[in-house]
Amino acid sequence: MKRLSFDDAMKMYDMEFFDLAELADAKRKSLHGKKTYFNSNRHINPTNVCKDVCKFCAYSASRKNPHQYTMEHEEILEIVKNAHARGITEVHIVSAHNPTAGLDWYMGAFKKIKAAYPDIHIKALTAAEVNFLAQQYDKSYDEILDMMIDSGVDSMPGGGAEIFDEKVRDYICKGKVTSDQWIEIHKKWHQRGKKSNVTMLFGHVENRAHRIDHMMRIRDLQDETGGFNCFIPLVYQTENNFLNVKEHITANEILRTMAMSRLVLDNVPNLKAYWVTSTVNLALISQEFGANDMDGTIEKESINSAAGANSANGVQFDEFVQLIKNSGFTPVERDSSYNELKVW
Ligand code: V47
Repeated sequence: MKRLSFDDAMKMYDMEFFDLAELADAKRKSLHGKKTYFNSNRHINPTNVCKDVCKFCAYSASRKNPHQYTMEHEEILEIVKNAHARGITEVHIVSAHNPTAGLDWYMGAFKKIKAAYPDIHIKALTAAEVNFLAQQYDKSYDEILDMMIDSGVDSMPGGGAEIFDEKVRDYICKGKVTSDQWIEIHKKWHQRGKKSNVTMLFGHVENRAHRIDHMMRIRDLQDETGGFNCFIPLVYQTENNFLNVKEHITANEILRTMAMSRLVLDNVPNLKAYWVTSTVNLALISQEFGANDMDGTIEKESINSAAGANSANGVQFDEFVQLIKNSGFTPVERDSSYNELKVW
């Protein structure tokens, strides 16, 4: 299939539902057959103290969530120790923008984890956090990215991308990393030979054109660097935040958006159905709409569960495997670089 232009994609979004699914499924099959990847990971959110106020966020300490916390390194290490004993291969560490914790608190945690568990992949610091650390401690992006590598960070998660359209972005998260800065940070990371992911927060005040524009900006960077492993559309969770979106996006629109992601992002190898924000059931159905990755067992999740998602305690490994199998796909446990560890 030829590469989609913006106008092609807008037209395609409106196609008959199952015809669109079939196109996305054909692309998925050509890349991954019936394999669905997942990993055994642990999410850690070490602080919820944030100097920024994103309207969609229910996680950071605020009027709606007055319970501030910042973990000591010992606490973080204890979590990693227990998760390691259960066999996880990755920690996914995303924090808020805590102006008093100190640069050493951020980097020191990675150093200690790497020293104690060199086999665990550390996926940490979104571009929003990198931008915050650079501004707060008067460093360049290059300096922060090099520090991350020296401290043992292996890859970057895709958070903070939200929606790149500047008008929407200004409305939902003014003051945080801009779209151009987000892209610049990932470009610099990729130029260091490192991989990252990229997200899109949808189902709030944005429209289809904003989503396609978001995907196209990602596609352009991927053409240049090839550094993105995975695209992750995040379904906006409505509770406990200041965005005040009354109506939840429909399942039909979520699945269409998954399919469009697979078709527009022809150069990003993996499309993740993040069960935390879509529900497990819709993530399973997303496999028929182009998705080939289901993230992981997660164990504990604080950002989306604060906004209403049913994800606080993750899912059991065996249950995860069985769910993928029962939906007619082949569960493949992967490492963080998408090397296959076990076909179940
Ligand atoms: O950037 C915040 C989102 C993201 C809400 O790289 C919300 O593998 C929905 O980046 N409703 C952080 N979403 C999570 C993230 C992530 C998740 C899973 C996998 C990966 C990966 C990365 O959470 C933020 C923001 O877009 N978020 N509030 C909300 N109310």
